[in-house]
Amino acid sequence: MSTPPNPSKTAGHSAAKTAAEKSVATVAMGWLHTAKFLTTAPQLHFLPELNVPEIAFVGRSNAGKSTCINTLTQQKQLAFASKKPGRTQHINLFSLGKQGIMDAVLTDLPGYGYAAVPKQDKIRWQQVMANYLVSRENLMGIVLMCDPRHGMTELDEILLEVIRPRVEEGLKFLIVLTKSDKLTRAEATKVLSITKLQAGGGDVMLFSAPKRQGIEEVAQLLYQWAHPEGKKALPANAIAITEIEEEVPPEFPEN
Ligand SMILES: Nc1nc2c(ncn2[C@@H]2O[C@H](COP(=O)(O)OP(=O)(O)OP(=O)(O)O)[C@@H](O)[C@H]2O)c(=O)[nH]1
Ligand SMILES: [Mg+2]
Repeated sequence: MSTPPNPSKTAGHSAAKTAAEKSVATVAMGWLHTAKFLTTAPQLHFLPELNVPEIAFVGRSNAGKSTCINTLTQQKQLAFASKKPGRTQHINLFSLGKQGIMDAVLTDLPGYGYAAVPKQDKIRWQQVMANYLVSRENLMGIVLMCDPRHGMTELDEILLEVIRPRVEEGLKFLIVLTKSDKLTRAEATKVLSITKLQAGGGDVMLFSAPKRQGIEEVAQLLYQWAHPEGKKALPANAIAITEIEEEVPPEFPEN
C-alpha cells in the first residue's frame, strides 16, 4: 500500500475528490472503525508500556475530544461524551488494528480549564497531563481539540509550549477546530487562517461531528501518522484484540 497524500492539502475540496483520495479515506475510516477499548488509568504510571504509535486527543473540557473519537471510529459510545464538562476523568486507551493485530492506540484525555473543578484537582490534572505528554514514550501524535468560538486559550498555549521540544523531535501535531457547525462560512475561514498562524507548523482542520465535516481528512492524517511507510501492522508488537460488533451513528445534543 502506498503512502496516502497529505490530507491537509486536500481539505476543503471534498466535492472534487479523486477516486484515489476516496479509497485512502475508506482505508483510514475502516482502520479507525477497528477501535476497541484497551484500558483506563488515572495516571501515567498505571498505563501499560506499548510499542505501537499512540495518538492523544487533548484540549479544553467540553471541546469535543470524546465525540471526535466516537465520530472517527464510527462507534456511538466508545469514549464517554457528555454535555456536562469534565465527563472524561481518566486516561482512556483505545486499540486500533485490522485482523485483531494492534498497530496503534488512540488516547482520550480529560479536558482542562473547567471552571467548576477545585483548584487542587486542576493542578493535579495539569501535572498528570504534562507528565503524560512529556514522558509517554510511544506518543507519536497529538490532536489538540479547540472550540473556535473561544479560540486558542492560555492553557492551549501552555500545552503547545510543553510539547514543543517533542514536536521539534518529530512528534506529529494537529489542531482540530471543533463544532464548526456553529460558525458561518466566513467565520470558519477566518479562524482557520488565524489558527494556522498560531499552529507553528502543525496542521489545522475544521471539524463538525453532526455535519460530518473534516472527518475523512482527520482520519487520513491519523492513518498516515501511524502508517508512514504504508505498513499495515507491526506483528512483532502484536497484541490480539477481538473485532468490534456494530456501527451506530452518534447523537449530538445541542451545545
Ligand atoms: N454542535 C456540536 N457539538 C459537539 C460537537 N462535538 C462535540 N459536541 C458536543 O460538545 C459536548 C462535549 O463533548 P465531549 O466530546 O464530551 O467533550 P470532551 O472534550 O470530551 O469533554 P471532557 O471529557 O469534559 O474534556 C457534547 O454535548 C457534544 O455533543 C460538534 O462537532 N458540534
Ligand atoms: Mg471527554
